[in-house]
Amino acid sequence: MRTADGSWAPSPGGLVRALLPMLRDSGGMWAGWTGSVDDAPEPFNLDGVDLHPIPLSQSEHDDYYEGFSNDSLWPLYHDAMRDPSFKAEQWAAYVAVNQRFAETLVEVAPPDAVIWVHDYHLQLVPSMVRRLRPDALIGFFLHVPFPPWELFARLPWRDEIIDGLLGADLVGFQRAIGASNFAAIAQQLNADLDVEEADADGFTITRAVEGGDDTDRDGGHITTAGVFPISIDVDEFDLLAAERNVRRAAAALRTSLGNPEVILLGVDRLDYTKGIGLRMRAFRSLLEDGTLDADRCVMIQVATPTREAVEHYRDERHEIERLVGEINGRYSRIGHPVLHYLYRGLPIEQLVALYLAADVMLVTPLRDGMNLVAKEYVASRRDVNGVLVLSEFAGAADQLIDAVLVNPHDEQALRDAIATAVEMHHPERTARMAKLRSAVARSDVRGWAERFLRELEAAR
Ligand code: GDG
Repeated sequence: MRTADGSWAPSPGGLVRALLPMLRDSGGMWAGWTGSVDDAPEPFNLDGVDLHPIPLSQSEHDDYYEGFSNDSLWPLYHDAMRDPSFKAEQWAAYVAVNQRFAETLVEVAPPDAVIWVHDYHLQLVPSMVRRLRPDALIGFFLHVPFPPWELFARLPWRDEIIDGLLGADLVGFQRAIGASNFAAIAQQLNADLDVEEADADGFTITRAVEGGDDTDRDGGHITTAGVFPISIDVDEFDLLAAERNVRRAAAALRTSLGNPEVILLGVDRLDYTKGIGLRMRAFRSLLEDGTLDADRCVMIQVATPTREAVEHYRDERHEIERLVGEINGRYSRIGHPVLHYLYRGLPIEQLVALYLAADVMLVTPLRDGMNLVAKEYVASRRDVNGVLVLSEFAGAADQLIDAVLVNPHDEQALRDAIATAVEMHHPERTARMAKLRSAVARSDVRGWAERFLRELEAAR
């Protein structure tokens, strides 16, 4: 990303931090969009890694990025909880941009290169690269859920997307259900495929090539679908949480809130998948029936701006801001809002200070590939305290089984989960948090990347 002074810096986040050192050590390179329209700098080197910027025009940004990626695929892959739009001109832009990525990769990748493609924006790239460069070993990781046939079948370009993914040697998913949905759909759309269950929730999908004996890469192409739950840079959060200024900021935060007994926290991109409105309504109803006392509880919601040009996101923001106003109007005292709402991103140190101050962390998406916030909260709690309320519909629920797990669609269950978290006694809180911390410690993002690349190499 570009910094304020126009220079380049690695984007924040565990994925970039995990992959950059690996790329540096192996002489690898990174191709991607800079994040700004019509910004096409020459390739350059950052911290020992070659970067290949790929430009997007304004109309590609609108049709490919905001349009097909974020207004068709995103809602479709998240249970179609908003109506996905299917527009031919947006699909054409998706194909064109995927082709540009593939061509850049083919141009810069050395013979027998290992190419790792990320996420739903680039699902056609694997087969586009394979056609041009059959020597390459291609991995693809999907950060979001992969939907069942009933939803995926709506996509007018479903065959093309599956074909695109089948160009990869290894396709990684966050949860077992993603891998099995993908295998079932690939089979449904291609009667000639041989789909077999492999170990550990994986599948091997073999496509015979004319004249080949369909058992190896020369005779037929094999795509393995596997499960690779992503994680965070655990040490980063553990170390930040140990910093004196961060601990001080956490204590100061509580004081500035008037020393409430309970601080509840939500941290999300302002996305309709994250269940922000549901959790605010549950909070409102707990205040209403007196389970929570507005003099003793405070809720903080950090909502990071995202995809503001997409209508569903503007609607969601209006609804959330209406709720914030309603709840504060009814339950706040002068100088003491019961619900603090920040519509902006915060520096990571402030985020960790919030994690440390939060007695109850609310992670209640209606559907989420993984949800890293849940893992960051746990990794920050080196005091082995705090309660995590976690939606069953987040991939993280597979690993964080000692959270207070909840179905956020069930209003009563969500209320009960929040009340349980608020009232939980100290021994149970620490026992649960200790188990959560061991689960997160076992799953660092570097281990995730190494395992994916190891399994990809095994496909050679
Ligand atoms: C996609 C999938 C999957 C948020 N606000 C601030 C801030 N953040 C950081 C968090 C966390 C990240 O953004 C959000 O990650 P999530 O996993 O919660 O969600 P998505 O953005 O939807 O990500 C998701 C993920 O990919 C990885 O595969 O888990 O399911 O949808 O790291 O900390 N960071 C800072 N200030 C903020 O205000 N510094």
